[in-house]
Amino acid sequence: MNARHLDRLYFDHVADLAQRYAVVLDGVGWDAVVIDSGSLIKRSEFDDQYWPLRPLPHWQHWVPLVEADAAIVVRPGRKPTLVRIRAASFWEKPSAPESQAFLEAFDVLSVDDPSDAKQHFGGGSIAFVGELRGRVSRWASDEARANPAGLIQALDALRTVKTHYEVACIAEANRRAKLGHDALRDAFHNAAASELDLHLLYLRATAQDDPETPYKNIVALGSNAATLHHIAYGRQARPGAAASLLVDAGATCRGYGSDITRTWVKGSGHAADLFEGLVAGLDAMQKRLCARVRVGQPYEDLHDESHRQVATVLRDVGLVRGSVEEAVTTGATRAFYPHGLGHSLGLQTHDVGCALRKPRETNGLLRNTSDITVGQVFTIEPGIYFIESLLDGLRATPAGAIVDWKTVEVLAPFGGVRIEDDVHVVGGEAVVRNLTREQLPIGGGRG
Ligand SMILES: [Mn+2]
Repeated sequence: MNARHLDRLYFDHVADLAQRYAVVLDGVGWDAVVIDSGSLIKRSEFDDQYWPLRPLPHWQHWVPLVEADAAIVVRPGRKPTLVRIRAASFWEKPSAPESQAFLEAFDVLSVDDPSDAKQHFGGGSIAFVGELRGRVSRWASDEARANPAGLIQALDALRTVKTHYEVACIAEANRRAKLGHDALRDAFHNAAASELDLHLLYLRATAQDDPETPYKNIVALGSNAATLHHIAYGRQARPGAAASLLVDAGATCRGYGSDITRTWVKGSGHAADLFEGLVAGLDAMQKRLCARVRVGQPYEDLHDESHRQVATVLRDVGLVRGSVEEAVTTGATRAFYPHGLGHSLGLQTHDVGCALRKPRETNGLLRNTSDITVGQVFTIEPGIYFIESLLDGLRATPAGAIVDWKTVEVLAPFGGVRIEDDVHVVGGEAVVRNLTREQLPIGGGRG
């Protein structure tokens, strides 16, 4: 995807966004909205160091610019205004955006102080969207106008349906992440590398600094894969006897992220072969789940189906005995697969607007409870893990009797497997476009 093509799509995106904002503002009774870009946050009250800026998603929905203390004024019928504070700091300056094309979509107003901008906001009722420390009170004369719930909810809903531009950014973020996943698969197969080595290699291969990744890379060797968000990278090349690697890492493009997990295995012998069978089983079922997505279907139904499919994989490798139904209803699958099938993806890794309903109690950790709609982008990421505390709990219940604990013992040193793709719901016969598999066809195994 070349930059100029993305720029063209961007102008359509902004025009579309302006229209949808006009409908929202009219619906909730505001004449205009001022959206803050975000401010630098101190690492602690007692420190003079700041975390790298992560702009507000509402801001990034409009503009792919990482700049603190700026604002956008959206007033239907007028070109949106980009308010920038003239740089007073000689210590730091914001990083350059990938493209400057966005400047044409705005009237740009440079001021020395936020108070100089207010006269340009116009009259009527103006809502403010931003974080409630410092800056919002500087843009807003009345804090009661900050983040009105009805407006925030309506703006969240806009973000569940992606424009062509947004999908193109997420697709490009998948292409960039592929470079990292390919590099880590090869490094893992070719030599002994530590988790820290692999994490640094991923950053290099994707040309990202650590704070620029959409979320902290998860890089887990062997039994560390049983920690779902393993980010405490080990410095040893061989932390255990088993040789498996789980990588859950993405990349960004103009504020939009990808979220991809792959699981690799190497070595010979019965245990490695058995784990490879588990990875292959999960990879195949993940693809089946992608093929089962239907427009109008509750995502939670797909999550329920994933438990039946996990039960089948567990049975096929000899981890559980008995029927699929028994493995699901007794809670056995929940001990091996405790998280949700997936979540909405976009400006935030766990994007907003798709978890408005509560899931059923047994699906407590599910982050997508929406009815599947054309235009959504979400992940499909089943997993099977050997998490000691959960398996100990299972062992203590009657359901423990259907588990082959000897096989658990053989596979536990591999930690677990997760395979995660990002899919765009396109409708029609294809139903989904798999943004990840078009880059990385294989989910894992010996590769
Ligand atoms: Mn994910």
